[in-house]
Formats: sequence, structure tokens, C-alpha cells
Amino acid sequence: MERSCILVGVPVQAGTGRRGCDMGPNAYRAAGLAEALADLGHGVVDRGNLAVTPSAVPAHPNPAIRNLAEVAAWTRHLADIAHAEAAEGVPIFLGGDHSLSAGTMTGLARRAREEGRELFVLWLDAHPDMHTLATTTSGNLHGVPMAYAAGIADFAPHLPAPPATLEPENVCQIGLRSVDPAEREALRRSGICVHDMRDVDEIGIAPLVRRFVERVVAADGIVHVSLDVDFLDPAIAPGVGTTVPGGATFREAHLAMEMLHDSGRVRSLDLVELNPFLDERGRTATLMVDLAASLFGRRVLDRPTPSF
Ligand code: NNH
Ligand code: MN
Ligand code: MN
Ligand code: MN
Repeated sequence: MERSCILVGVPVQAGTGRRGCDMGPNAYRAAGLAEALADLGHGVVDRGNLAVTPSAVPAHPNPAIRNLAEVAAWTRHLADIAHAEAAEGVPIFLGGDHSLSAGTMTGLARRAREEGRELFVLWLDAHPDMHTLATTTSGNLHGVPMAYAAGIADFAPHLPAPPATLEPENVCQIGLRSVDPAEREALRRSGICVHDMRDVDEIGIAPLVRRFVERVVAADGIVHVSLDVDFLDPAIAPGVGTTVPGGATFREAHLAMEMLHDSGRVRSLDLVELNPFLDERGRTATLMVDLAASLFGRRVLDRPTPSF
């Protein structure tokens, strides 16, 4: 029997400098996410919205850091939830800001390790989110989850020690166009596969996704997709706090999702950074729901069995 989609609302906004991300989970519901997945023949369970109670954590010397205790509490809780839900079905985490991926990705890494599967991450974002607690200058902790989950730096005792980390070689980032100097250096040292928007322009989204899928298949791996709203061009996705011009087009984004679906390897998804307060009549929420539908099998015409 095919696995059901499990919607997990994560109304965290402690990782961003702007309020409104906490309305994200309910905006996805209003935009019809559950119905779109059910129309595709999937079972859908909605767990509602999670909540956490932060407790004190040791302060970090970087005075810019904001809401450390709250992000620590979400990270710990989400690692447990992701680990548990990945055994039940296909978890879809409805953000909330991108700090939530510190928890989801490390919990999923633990589940994959226990199942003896190799976990790959496709990270679709304008930003690499590769800061450490020492290098972030904005202090917004949605800028750190990739460094945390890939074990690039030690975040303990400020954030909980991750239950498992990602293999940097199994991470592919596509869509980058805003990279801070410290992140550039961290990326170079990490071994993470990175594709900026210039690669998307010059090579095209299809070859980039195809190469990633080929590596997954060669390792008999499974895929987590982390989709930041700002991967998309702000002209089509205004409902986000950190718009960066020159993002993915409507068809580039859908094509990536369609190809990932055809791979048959996707086991989990983060939908992050939607800010309904900044959206225009729900169009960004609706686009994100349509992209999730493409990832889970919506297509215009039936196609022959894919060749990879
Ligand atoms: N790199 C910047 C920072 O750390 C921006 C991060 N913002 C994001 N990431 N939206 O996806 O503040
Ligand atoms: Mn991000
Ligand atoms: Mn981003
Ligand atoms: Mn790649």
C-alpha cells in the first residue's frame, strides 16, 4: 500500500526578522493542500499545528542572535517528530520559517540511518542557509539550518546536538543568488553540491535535477525536498520576507517537481518561509500548493515510464 501524506503544521517564525510566517500552515490549508493531494489518490492525514515550550539555553557570545531558546526547542521537537512520522508515511512540514529544517532534516537523517538508506536532500532556495552561530550577522536563525544539519559546525550546547547529520555530498542546492561571504567559504569547504541561478540559466533546471536523481538512484537513496518560497522569482511568489530578484520561473519550479516525482524517491518535504501577511490574495500559498501537487504526481498528460 502506498504511504499516506502526513501534514505537520510548524508555525515557527522565531528564525526570521519578520512576523507572519506563523500563519503559513493555515494558509496552506486554506489553499487546499490536503484536497490537492487527495485528488491525486494519496491518503492524507493532518496532524494540526505543533507547539513548543522553550526552556533556557546557554547564551552565545554573538550578540546578534535572536530567539535562540525558541529555535532550540523547535529543533529538538521536530527532530523527534520527523523521525517518528517518516516511519508512518510521507511527512510534509508546513512552515514556518526555514529554521525548522534543522530539526526535520536531522530527524529524517536518523530515520534513514536506522533503515540503512542513504538520505539525499534537494535544497531549493535563494540562500544556502550555511551560517554558524558565530558567522550570522543578521542573527536570524533561518540562516543556519544547512550548516547545522550537515554537521558543518558544532552548535551545541546552544542548539541540541543533532541525532544524525546529512552527508554533505548527498546535498544538492539549486537556486542560490544571495550568499554571504562566510557562507561562500563554508560551502566551498563542505563538499555540498551547489548550483546558483547562473547554473540554472546556463545549464537548465532539467539537467541539474536529472544529475541529482541519477546520483540518488545510483546509491539506491531516498530524497527529502526542502522548498523555500524565495527559490521562486518574487514576481510569481511575493509572499515571503526575503525576496531576491532573479529566481526560478513557474515552469522551472514545476519541472523540478515533476522530475522528482518521476524518480519515485521522494519521502518527505519542507514547505518553508511562506509569509501570508505579505502575500497577495493567497497567490503564493496557492503556487506552493500546486508545486507540492506536481511533486506528488499531478501531470498534464500520461507519460511513458521515465528512463531513470
Ligand atoms: N543569509 C541571510 C541571513 O543569514 C539570509 C537568510 N535568509 C533566508 N534564507 N531567507 O533562506 O540573514
Ligand atoms: Mn532558506
Ligand atoms: Mn531563502
Ligand atoms: Mn547537483
